[in-house]
Amino acid sequence: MMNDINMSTVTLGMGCFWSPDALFGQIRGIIRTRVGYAGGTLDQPTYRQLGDHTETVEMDYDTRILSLENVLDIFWSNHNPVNINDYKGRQYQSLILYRDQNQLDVIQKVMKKREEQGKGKPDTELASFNRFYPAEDRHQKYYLKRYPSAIEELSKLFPSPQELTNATLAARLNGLAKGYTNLRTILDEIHTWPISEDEKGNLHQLIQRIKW
Ligand code: MHO
Repeated sequence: MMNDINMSTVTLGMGCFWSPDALFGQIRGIIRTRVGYAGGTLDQPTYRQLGDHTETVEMDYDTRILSLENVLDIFWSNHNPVNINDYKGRQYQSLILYRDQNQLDVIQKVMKKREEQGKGKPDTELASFNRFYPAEDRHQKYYLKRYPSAIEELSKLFPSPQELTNATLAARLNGLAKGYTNLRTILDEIHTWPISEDEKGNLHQLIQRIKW
């Protein structure tokens, strides 16, 4: 969809990963999302055996449309970044796994800005990104999977579970399934995508065939 120069990746922990997957997934500029386990040391974690990992949402975004500042404001405005009595260990830890010093600088700058705005000092843990373990397929685009008709239609275009998880359209529709956006917004955005008119028409038809 684009070259890497205009793409950046960030990994965030903000509670159960189902909702942030839907929240970020419907935002213009987010290219794709995936949920998984990260931040810990246990090898090959699973939902039942998380070990010291945290539920995270990882996203690739288009830096011409969204900045890390934008992403972080959405992050802190949409969860309660406090540690409550070590509830469920590190599973729901407020966490940012940064990729490089530049990301860390931006994170600290946004934290300071929000504190000065009276929004408080979050208990968000900052750590250097190590490894992301994708969660089981049933957790990817969780809310969208409540709609078999949507999955059936999308599977025609994105046959493998991995293609479905990585599809921008699936991310947007997952946000719709959760009630974070509406169909009009998604249809309008598709017109701005760098695909042919035929492909746009196909996506429109696919969306119209879904029974919600
Ligand atoms: N709804 C679940 C959390 C699932 S999330 C993937 C619960 O309330 O236990 O952690």
